[in-house]
Amino acid sequence: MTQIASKKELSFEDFKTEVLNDYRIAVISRECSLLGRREVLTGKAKFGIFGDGKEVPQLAMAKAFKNGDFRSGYYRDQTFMMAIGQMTIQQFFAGLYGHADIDHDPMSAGRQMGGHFATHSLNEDGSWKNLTLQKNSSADISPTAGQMPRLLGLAQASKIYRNVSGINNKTNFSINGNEIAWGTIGNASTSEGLFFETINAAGVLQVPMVMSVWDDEYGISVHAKYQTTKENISEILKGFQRDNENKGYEIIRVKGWDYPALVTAYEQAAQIAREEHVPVLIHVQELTQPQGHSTSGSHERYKNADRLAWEADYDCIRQMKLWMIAINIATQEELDEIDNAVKKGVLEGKKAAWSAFVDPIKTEQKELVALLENIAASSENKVFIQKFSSDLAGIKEPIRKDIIVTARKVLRLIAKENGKNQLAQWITAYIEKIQPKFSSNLFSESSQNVLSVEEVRPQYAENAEEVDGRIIIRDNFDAIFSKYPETLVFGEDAGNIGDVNQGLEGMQEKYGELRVADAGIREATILGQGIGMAMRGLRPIAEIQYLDYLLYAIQIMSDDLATLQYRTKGKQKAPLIIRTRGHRLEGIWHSGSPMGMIINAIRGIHVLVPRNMTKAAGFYNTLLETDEPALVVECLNGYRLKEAMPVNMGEFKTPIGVVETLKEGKDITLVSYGSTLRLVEQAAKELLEIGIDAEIIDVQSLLPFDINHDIVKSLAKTNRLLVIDEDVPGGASAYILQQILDEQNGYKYLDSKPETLAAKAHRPAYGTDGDYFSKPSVEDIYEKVYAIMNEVNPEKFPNLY
Ligand SMILES: Cc1ncc(C[n+]2csc(CCOP(=O)(O)OP(=O)(O)O)c2C)c(N)n1
Ligand SMILES: [Mg+2]
Repeated sequence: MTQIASKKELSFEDFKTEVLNDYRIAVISRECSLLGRREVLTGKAKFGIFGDGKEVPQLAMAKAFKNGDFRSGYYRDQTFMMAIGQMTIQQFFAGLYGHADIDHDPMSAGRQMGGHFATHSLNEDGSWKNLTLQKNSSADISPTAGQMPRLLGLAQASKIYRNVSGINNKTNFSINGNEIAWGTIGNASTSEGLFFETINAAGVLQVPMVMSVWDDEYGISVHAKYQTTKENISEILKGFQRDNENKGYEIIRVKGWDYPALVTAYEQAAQIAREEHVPVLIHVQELTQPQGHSTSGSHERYKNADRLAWEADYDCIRQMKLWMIAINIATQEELDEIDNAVKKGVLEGKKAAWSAFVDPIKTEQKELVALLENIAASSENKVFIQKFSSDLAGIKEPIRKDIIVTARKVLRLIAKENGKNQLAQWITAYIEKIQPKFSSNLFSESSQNVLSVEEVRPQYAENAEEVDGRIIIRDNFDAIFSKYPETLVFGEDAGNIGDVNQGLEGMQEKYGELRVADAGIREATILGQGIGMAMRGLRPIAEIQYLDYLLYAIQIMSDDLATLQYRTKGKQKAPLIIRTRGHRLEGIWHSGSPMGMIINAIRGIHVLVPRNMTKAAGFYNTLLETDEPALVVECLNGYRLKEAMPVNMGEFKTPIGVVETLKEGKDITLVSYGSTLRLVEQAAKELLEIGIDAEIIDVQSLLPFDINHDIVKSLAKTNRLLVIDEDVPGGASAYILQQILDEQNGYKYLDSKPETLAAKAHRPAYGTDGDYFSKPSVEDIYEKVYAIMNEVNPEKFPNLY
């Protein structure tokens, strides 16, 4: 208490006002939780997970949180969001109802369940706001500890802005790296690997991160004794404590109901992190859950009477109240008055949120009812339509599903009547209006999206030198680093030796250890570093050493990066480039090509599969002109293959979503990508010797896929299709087939069965023979094509077997 008063030299009156204001926010938040639960139990909202029992520490965190800072937290943080002025009562309820309108639910426009918080980093047109002028919260995700990897990057951005020369440190994103990234996590979620991985990495990197653990001793019903060694996370993390010899963490322990101690703890933490760039862990103990974990289930089932009585006693708001009375900040009566006023205010906010949610839907309901009445008047099915119409009209609190289901059911009834067109048009227009509320912004909709970049071809000197592919990659990175000071690359062995294939050779010497950095062996947080830094305006390139190890990071790519634009309805972005290398080495974990798994897990991220290093370099150049995330898979066996050296390094751009025809032919279309193309080309040569003329198409970009529908144009000519890759059967080859047959209507042109040729279902075995017997070989491709042609002309191409 004295700390707050003395530090800011407040008069007692000012101090009192500040504390009372805090108290009011805590009570508002609590009342929202209580009323929120009722809204779920009465059926107005589907699910509720609230911040009750965690209010007071969040007030303290909010006091220390400054403009430019970032939060990366979880579903308990509603009080914090209210205290930093980023969430109103009405917005809280809009989120609970799932109001599909960003103006009402600024957190996710109804896409996420309540309790998943976000602020807006982007303007309407997708351009950056000045993030140093506002308090920022990166958008929450539901997987426990999924907020951790991104937190690391948010914190590291400050370090980069402070220490890398050449980036203007008075940008939209940072003022001299003074910003803190604030993490929050539940005690039980610290059991996740991502938590420990992030804690270690932040200690190594020494970044301004303040990590709060809200400890209520439970994770849903599971007690700390099943979650944490010694039931105490700060106890077991003690080894991270910094000392005179070693850098590390500052670790602070504080009780979650002790308002003055919390305020002091957070001030101290902020000072250390902001000034010294040292990470801080605050273990906030003795928190409670007044209403249990969420609206599903009750905690009386798993907490005993003693625990419940203790929780009632040590409810943080109750303790704050007792403290306020004890030091004469307010009387019980004055606090009761606040409580009553708040109750009224929250009720009003809730009602306003409900009307805002339901009124537009009621208007749509009326519109359809009127139309149906009109159609019924002249219909043979009058009685039935009127029944549908009156049932719909009778719904007091309709949702959109009620409306559209009714309309579609009636349409079937009147399929042969005149009124049909009017209703069909209404349905089409309705879906056109409503669908984007649920489906827009999976990708960037700004003028910087990947489709907006024009191709620039590589240019060659007259006698262009043939060099190893890795030289092209390296020299192109050199050009990139000098052209874009905000680019940086990091990964295992990416720094000192310039990556395992020397594509970054010499770059660290030239651009410094912060921009070209070695990272620990920790794929998920390498990814997280990239996400967090990209969210703060840097252009990170996160390197995953081998494609096979991307699986460690795929969860965070799928849950966090791929959903970011979507889950904020375009209000946050992370234009991260993920660089990896894959295909065709040898062995179970060094040759995989699990592209089907990847493309299905990360819709929202572009997936590029360049066949050589010039194409790859061109993709990097393209991506840096865009504001979207992408994965680039370089061909592992391509670094030592010769390619002509372009002269316009850093400038040539491979277009995204555009296929390339490598060889024209008239008999069959062979579609493939990456390293496999070299085998396809060889097979095509051998097939030509016996008079089979194959057309070869390089997909280049799996997501997005052939935006100009060029493949179907090839089918129209050849009437036959074989898709080849080295994924498992039914993997990316099945996706490609679906795109061609379904999306591009390729089935219309086929005279033979469309086929795929993939690897075996198992992971590829080691060694040259392992490779030959696991993946499509030149002979496999040759014989597959031959078999298709045998069916067409058995005389010319008699059975081989
Ligand atoms: C990866 C993952 N596993 C399981 C869940 C389901 N789940 C949601 S919250 C929760 C308990 C979290 O407890 P804790 O971290 O202590 O936070 P608290 O709710 O107690 O604040 C679980 C298991 C989830 N969201 N994500
Ligand atoms: Mg807990």
